[in-house]
Amino acid sequence: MPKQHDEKKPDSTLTGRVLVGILTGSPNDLPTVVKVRDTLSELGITSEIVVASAHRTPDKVFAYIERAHKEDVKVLIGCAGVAAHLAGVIAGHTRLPVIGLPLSGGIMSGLDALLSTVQMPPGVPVATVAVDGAKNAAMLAARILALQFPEINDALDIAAKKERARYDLAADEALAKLTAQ
Ligand code: C2R
Repeated sequence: MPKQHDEKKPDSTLTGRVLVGILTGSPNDLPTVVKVRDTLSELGITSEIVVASAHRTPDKVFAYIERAHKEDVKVLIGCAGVAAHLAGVIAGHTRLPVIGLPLSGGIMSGLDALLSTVQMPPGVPVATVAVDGAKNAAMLAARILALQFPEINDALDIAAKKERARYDLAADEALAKLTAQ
């Protein structure tokens, strides 16, 4: 029987299955891009990083998108600096949700990458996060996946509770310090 992609039943076999493909334009981007993978991994989401450029190696970008379709990857993230066309080119070649992560660097400190990534023509959306917003790129991918995978929804609940506790503690400590002065 052919595989049904629109089954309503949640998939509970996430271990090791790549759900997010992270493409980045240069090996020099990796120190920021690895934070996307690490945040996903903290939520129990397996991803893979591919260095491929819409400018320098378009064939590699297209080959990866084809493989991602075959392997049922669910979300793609395109990360690039300066003339950042990577996420937009990915979005033009897939119907998967595409997140754009503009990277800082160059003479405009990432503003060029932000605008190149976010200003897409109508009909070809790229959900663009802040410059160097690696954590939010991962969290947005997780929220998309949580629509299908209850385990990821649970992981996001736990992460939100931890974040709230961390924030409240930091606020209490800062106020206590102020009062003691
Ligand atoms: P190098 O550091 O390799 O010279 O790259 C990369 O993401 C990097 O931030 C400089 C910058 O060029 C970016 N790049 C793009 C694309 N490919 C590489 N913006 C693309 O396809 O959009």
